[in-house]
Parts: sequence; C-alpha cells; structure tokens
Amino acid sequence: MQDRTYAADVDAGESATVAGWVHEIRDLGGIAFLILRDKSGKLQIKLEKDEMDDELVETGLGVHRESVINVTGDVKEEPRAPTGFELVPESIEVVAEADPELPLDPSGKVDAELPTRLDNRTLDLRKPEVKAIFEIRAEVMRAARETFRDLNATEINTPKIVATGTEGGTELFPITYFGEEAFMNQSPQLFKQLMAGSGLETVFEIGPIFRAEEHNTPRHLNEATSIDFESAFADHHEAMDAAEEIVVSVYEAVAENCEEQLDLLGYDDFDVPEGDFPRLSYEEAIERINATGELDEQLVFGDDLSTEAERALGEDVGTFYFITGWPSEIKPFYIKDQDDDETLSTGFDMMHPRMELVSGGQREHRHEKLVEGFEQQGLDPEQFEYYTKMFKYGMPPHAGWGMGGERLVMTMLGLENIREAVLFPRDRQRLSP
Ligand code: ATP
Ligand code: AMO
Repeated sequence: MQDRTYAADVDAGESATVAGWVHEIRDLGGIAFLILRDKSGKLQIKLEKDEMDDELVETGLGVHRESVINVTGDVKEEPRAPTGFELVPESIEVVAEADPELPLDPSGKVDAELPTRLDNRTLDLRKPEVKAIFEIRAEVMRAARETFRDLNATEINTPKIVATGTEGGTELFPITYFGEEAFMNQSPQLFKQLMAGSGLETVFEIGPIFRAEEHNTPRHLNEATSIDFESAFADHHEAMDAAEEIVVSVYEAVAENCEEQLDLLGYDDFDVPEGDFPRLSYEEAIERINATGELDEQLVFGDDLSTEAERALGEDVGTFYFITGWPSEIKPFYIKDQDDDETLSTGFDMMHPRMELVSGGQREHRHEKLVEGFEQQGLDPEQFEYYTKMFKYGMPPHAGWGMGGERLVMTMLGLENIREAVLFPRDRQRLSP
C-alpha cells in the first residue's frame, strides 16, 4: 500500500495513513479510542465525539474488533497513549469488516486451547507473542543458511516424492505415482550423499521430511523440517563441529536480532551456548543413565535410548552434548563402522537436555561394504541401484547430519509442544488446515 506508515514509525506533527486491524475499542463517553494493530505494533486513534464529524465517529465506533481499517490523520504526541503517540483521524475506511463472533481472541484476554489456535492460525498469529515464535523461526533459518555459507556449503533441493525409504520401512507414507507405488521422502539422506560425491562436495538442504510415525507425542510431527548437511572429505568429528557451529550461530543470531521477540516471550536473559559440547561415548552415556537410577531396567549395550533415558541423561549433563560411537547394529546401513571396531559405528546424535536434535555420522563410501550393509538390514540393494552405482565412480569419504528444525526452535524457546513451532502441523489428528 502506497504511503502507508507502520504504527511504530509514526512521528508527531506529521500526517500519516496507517493500516491494520482493530485490536480494541474503548468508548469512554465523550472520548473513545480505537487501538489499531499492525505488523510493527499498536497505535491509539482518538475519537472525540463532540469535536469530530459525526460520520467519522460513527464509522470508528461501529466497526467490530479485528476488522481491517485504513486511517488517515495527524499524529500527536500523547504521553497517556501506550506508545506515546496518537492519531487524530480525518478519515477512517473500513476495508474488511470482521464478524462480531471470533473463534479466538487475538488480544489474548481469553486463552484458547492449542487445537483452536491451530484451526485459526491467521487469528492466532495476530498475537504478538505467537507471531514472535515464527519471526524467531525465520531468523533461525536465515542464520543457519548464512553459517552454511561460511562452511562453504551449497544449498540444494532434493525430491520429496521417491521410490524407496531410507530410515526404516514402517514409517513411510505411500502414494500413487502414475499407477506406481511411491513414497513421501523421509529424509534427503541418499540424495545429499550423491551430491557430496558430485562437484558440489559440501551441501545443505532445509526442507520437509515425512514420517508416518504412529505415536502422537509433543515432539514428533508427521511432516517436519529437516536441516541437512553433507560434506565430502569430512569425517564424523568434522560433521559434529559443523552441527555445533550451526547451533551456536543460530542462538547468537536470535540473541542479537530478536530482542523484541524474546522479550514478548518472557526471556529476560537468553543463554547462548558456548560450544565445545561434551562428546560422550555411547558406553559412557548408558553408564551415566544407569547411575542416575531413574530407569526401571538397566540399559545394556545395543539398547536404543528411550525418552526416559534421554531425559535422565539430559538432566545429568545439563547442556547440549553429543553421544558418539553408537552400536553399529542400531544405526542405518549408510553409517560407516569404526575402523578399529566393527561393532561400533561412527554415528552420533546431538542432544539438547530435553531431546535429540541431530543424527549423523560418517558414511560408508566403499561400494562393496555399502551393498553388504543393505543386505544386513534386509533391504534389497537392487532397489537402491540408482544410489549405490554412484559409489563405483569415485565416491569420496563423506559425513553429515540431519537436524530437526522444529525441535531446534522448540527447545530454544522452551515450547512445550512441537506443534507450536509449526504453522500448520501434520499429526495423527490433523490434516487441515
Ligand atoms: P482529557 O481532558 O484528559 O483529555 P476528556 O475529558 O476529553 O479527557 P474523559 O472521558 O474524561 O475525556 O477521559 C477518559 C479517560 O481517558 C481519562 O482517564 C483520561 O485521562 C483518559 N484520556 C483522555 N485522553 C486520552 C488520551 N489522548 N490518551 C490516553 N488516555 C486519555
Ligand atoms: P533422524 O531420523 O534421526 O536422522 O532425523 C534427524 C533429526 O530430525 C528430527 N526428526 C523429527 N522431528 C520431528 N518429528 C519427527 N517425526 C522427526 N523425525 C526426525 C530430529 C532428528 O534428530 N538421515 C538421517 C540424518 C543423517 O544421518 O544425516 C536422519 O534422518 O531432530
């Protein structure tokens, strides 16, 4: 809109046209106030009944909350106004009238349950503290992209409709592709590896992954955003360094560029992790978990970590940390075994004290070993020929990881439910909006 001024940018002594939503109407008798809200904040519009044109006052007072209006008038300094300024209108145009019955109250005076909020995201994101989550999420993605550039990584986009799964057969969403069975991709895993072997060498992707997870938990989505990294000539130690760099740099960026949003979310001081996250071996990790006495049954080598186990260890460690050297048998075929001990893998996870954020590892780049791995995992190597064949034409050693974008935002902001970090979450109950 031409000549529009944001509420936060008005200056006393100027004429301005503002546009936004009617946040509140306060009729005090002789004087009334409309509070207009836009992307930048709020502005008080003063209606003086005896002194202003009747039609103007009527328009202003007749409008329902959350209607969209354009207002033109003079800006005055007014210490009693919430922002120190008020606008004395010459004209008020009702651009889009809102129903008097709203499914949720964007002024936040009446709390709404999460399902109601998710059904009405348009209204929900008129609340500054909800909008703040998504502004921070955008900053997280922006900062991650910038750090990837520093890591000399090229952004790629890989297909989301695929012929095979990679992360275990049961969690696939099947679709029909011109009469053929196909799936929604669970991970860019195989494609990013193929690109690590290409002239690009170091790549990243920020995109959707689809998991037909049966369980409905506060930290799983059926469609999530994965931040993926893959680099040629790198090992798992270097991959962990890169994951740490991304986490630290996005926290730094949020601390620096999202002060207002953090304020709205109630952060007086926002802690930026310092890096050098402890790297515990899997064996140390299960020993420490067992020592907490929090689990009913002691963990033994080969066990995966349950939610309770992750939580117990997270409380014990108290910061971000890595778990390295996972048993080979519980890591996927594409993860390389350790050179000196085939029972241990180069696979790692990066943990936030609340939950797992990242999985990664060095990859098996030797063609023969890779094909053996498929067979061991009960997968038919023929189906993956499009992938394995490229390992015959000069595949360098490479390593990488995938980081859950929503989990990163959720843990950063202390959100209780991962759905709060997604505009339109997909879960067992939710396919629209
Ligand atoms: P005033 O003489 O203080 O401008 P008024 O007599 O025109 O006010 P009232 O109905 O007495 O109008 O005001 C109602 C309330 O609104 C009072 O508490 C007053 O302090 C407050 N108020 C008046 N004008 C403003 C303004 N521009 N911004 C914020 N509050 C205001
Ligand atoms: P993994 O399956 O562990 O590894 O996924 C990597 C990270 O993605 C996030 N994540 C999820 N977040 C929300 N809802 C889900 N259903 C969900 N599933 C996964 C988690 C997890 O740590 N290909 C490997 C990565 C690699 O080795 O590069 C992979 O996908 O934060």
